[in-house]
Amino acid sequence: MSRSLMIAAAQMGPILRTESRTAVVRRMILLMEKAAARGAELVVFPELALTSFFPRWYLEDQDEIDTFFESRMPSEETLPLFDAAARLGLSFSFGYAEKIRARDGKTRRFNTSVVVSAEGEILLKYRKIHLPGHREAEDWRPFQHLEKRYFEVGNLGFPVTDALGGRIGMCICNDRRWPETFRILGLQKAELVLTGYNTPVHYPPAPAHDHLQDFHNHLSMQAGAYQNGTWVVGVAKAGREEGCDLIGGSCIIAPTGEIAAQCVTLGDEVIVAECDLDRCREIQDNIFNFAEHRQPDQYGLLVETTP
Ligand code: ING
Repeated sequence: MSRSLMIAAAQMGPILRTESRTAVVRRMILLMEKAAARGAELVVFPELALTSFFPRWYLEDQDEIDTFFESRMPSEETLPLFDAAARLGLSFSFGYAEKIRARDGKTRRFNTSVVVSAEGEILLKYRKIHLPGHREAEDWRPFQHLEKRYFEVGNLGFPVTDALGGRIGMCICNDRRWPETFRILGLQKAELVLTGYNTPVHYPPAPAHDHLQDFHNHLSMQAGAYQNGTWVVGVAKAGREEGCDLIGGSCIIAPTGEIAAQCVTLGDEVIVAECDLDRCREIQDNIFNFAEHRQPDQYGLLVETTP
């Protein structure tokens, strides 16, 4: 009996700065319903799925910044998501800006994603580690990328948990570009990696690479999938959001690195694929059998003299 999981990527189009949580949650529930109608058991949403990608703006007033954060999960506005998942009998994953009061009384803020069961239990939480961009306003940029200003570096590592019949891990957006991300998850034998992203077409520090954004997006996730023998689900917030063009290309990638399903619009769109988690064995037991072929003891040696 194969351990197949019907997974949906629920890509989201632009979210206006003024769009209410209630309106966004309504869009997400519509996508959940479409996914359920196509047999999905797990629905994956983008990074910071509840609001516009606010790190593109330089904000100074902390109260205004905190309007983009969730201090409770679920809250009154997001509880309908959990109710819909229970009604439809599916698990879901989504990203949001998390604000917590730590045990020492300090307020801490993270770029967070969670996997939630159909029963409403948070099965896994991850806080983004690789925060791209800059801390202070840089006026030369057509838009800002201030994740380092608004979020702390994640403090949960890259956890992998046994859920939904397999070993599931998460990363968020820029994390997917760093091979360490997928390798840390791969060393824990992840079989399914979920990631959302908000990726502008234009990358101000290197505009000559703008035409490569879709290529680099898939390159990073396909390589991560193949080199660690895991399914990867990458889900975009896409389209022209508050004047900033974001790439789409949401996709479901097999452990072989092949794209099994891909979005073809820059709006709200659901794609579904049957993900046989046993197919991870084809890679993890063979070409990337770490126990057999990987030699970490040799990698760190700085050879002073030729042998
Ligand atoms: N966004 C982008 C990402 O890593 C970026 C930032 C864009 C980095 C283009 C490099 C090139 O996909 C987030 N939110 O990390």
